[in-house]
Amino acid sequence: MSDKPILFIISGACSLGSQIALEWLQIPYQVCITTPEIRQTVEFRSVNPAGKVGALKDGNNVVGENLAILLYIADNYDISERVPLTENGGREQIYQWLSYLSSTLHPAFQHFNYPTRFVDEDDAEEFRSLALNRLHIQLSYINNSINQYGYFIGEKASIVDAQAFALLRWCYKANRGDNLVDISAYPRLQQFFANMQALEAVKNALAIELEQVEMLQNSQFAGYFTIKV
Ligand SMILES: N[C@@H](CCC(=O)N[C@@H](CS)C(=O)NCC(=O)O)C(=O)O
Repeated sequence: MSDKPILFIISGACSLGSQIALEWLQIPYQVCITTPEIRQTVEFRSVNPAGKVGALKDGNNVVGENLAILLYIADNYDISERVPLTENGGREQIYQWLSYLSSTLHPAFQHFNYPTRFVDEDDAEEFRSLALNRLHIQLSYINNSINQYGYFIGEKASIVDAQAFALLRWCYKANRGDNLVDISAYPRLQQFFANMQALEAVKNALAIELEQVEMLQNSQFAGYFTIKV
């Protein structure tokens, strides 16, 4: 495998947050857009035995789970301006939000988007409707938590915002068919979207997901990596 960091992703998936963080590093890196077949391979499973994206291979280091990838990047690279500390110099806010995103918000979207993973077809519509109610509770909480600058923490986008954007975009698009969520009641959330969509790193990460590399600007993206199946 390459000596550059390689991030394994699915277009439209939760791996976008880790992709945005790699863009912020401004070091050469590669992306592997995985297929179900690739995620079955021994080579991919050696990076993330759970078979899921995001998964990162960085030299001899391998790490799965977006929360862990983002903290790995924060620990191993100079990205301090994207990891704002509390007044006491700690990372509590980062830990708290990353944990919330992976343990609460991500499942809330999964319940809404994939009801038949949880209940039989006959009960799916009712389940989805209940899941939407639960999702709105989370979106309202997030809307009330986003700060005056339109971010989760601090005055500029952090690794928390990167991961939050990866998930919250499922409200309005990204391979999720018609299951859109009305966010008109959430002005801070709308401000957050506008902030994030304006960032070069976000635009680049989205272009890489869609294999539109001709759109890249000031990116260190070093090409797609693939695993033979
Ligand atoms: N807790 C994991 C969740 C990972 C996850 O569910 N990834 C999905 C994409 S959003 C995936 O890999 N799906 C493909 C599959 O299940 O085969 C994380 O936050 O990294």
